[in-house]
Amino acid sequence: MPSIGPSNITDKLDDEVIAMDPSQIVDLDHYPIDQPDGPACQSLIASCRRDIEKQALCMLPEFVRPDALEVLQTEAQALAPKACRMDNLRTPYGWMCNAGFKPDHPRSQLFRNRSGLVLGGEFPSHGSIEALYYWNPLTEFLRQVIGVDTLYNTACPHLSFNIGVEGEGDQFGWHFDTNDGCAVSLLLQQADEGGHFEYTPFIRSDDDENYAEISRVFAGESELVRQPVMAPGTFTLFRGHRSLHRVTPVGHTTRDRLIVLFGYDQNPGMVYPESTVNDFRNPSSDPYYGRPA
Ligand SMILES: O=C(O)CCC(=O)C(=O)O
Ligand SMILES: [Fe+2]
Repeated sequence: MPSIGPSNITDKLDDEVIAMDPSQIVDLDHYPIDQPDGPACQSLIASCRRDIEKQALCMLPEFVRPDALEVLQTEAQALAPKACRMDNLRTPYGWMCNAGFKPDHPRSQLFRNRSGLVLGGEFPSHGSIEALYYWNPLTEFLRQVIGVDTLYNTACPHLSFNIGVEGEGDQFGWHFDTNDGCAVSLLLQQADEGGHFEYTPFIRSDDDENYAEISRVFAGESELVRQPVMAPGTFTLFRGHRSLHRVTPVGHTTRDRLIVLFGYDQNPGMVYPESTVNDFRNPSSDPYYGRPA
């Protein structure tokens, strides 16, 4: 499968750190994704697919080796101060037009997104996070789990791979993801208090918006809400278009929550429009109500 970008990088980083080889980053003893046709990997893929089908989420704890986790944490910690910061109120239904609903309807609710995002251009060339992102066995593994004919790293210099940064007081309010694909992430560091990922598996579909249950989630009364235990080093695939989710407010903490976000596309060469990148670079503090009427 063609790939965009390098793999097996051992070049020097700008700051003289040697980037790790991805085969040393991923715990291949537990997750043998470098042998995609072997029975162990095929059974891993099948189990990931079952998890996603059943609970909209598949978590691979200790996906990266402990020593590699330290390297990735150090890289991300150095990048965190370069994060674009955003703070606004947003509709959970960002891809829809939400005009005309009563004030207490889920489509009229707004939740706060106060967080940071490190854009691709800030990363050191040939760092370890980039090396992992462009590692062909990882992309091929994801392709098989997601179950698509083709999957590519995106070609966007800014939004291919990113780090979400949440410090004290930050939160990522209730929302659905715009795309009906799989969000791919690797948690690197957890905050001392709060900053937990919460979600409600498959609460909505295009045929059934399930507004009554969603109102219960917003009111803190739904039994569907799950808060999976997610330790640093956990690699996650998540279907966020049908599963309402959030990152709870970060309380008092000495460390940021740091999470690597990897983007893929079924077509090669995908680049986000400049306007999308600018929305991250110069985020508006105005409430975002969704697609205009
Ligand atoms: O940081 C996370 O765990 C999830 C972030 C998220 O929901 C998003 O980027 O859409
Ligand atoms: Fe999301």
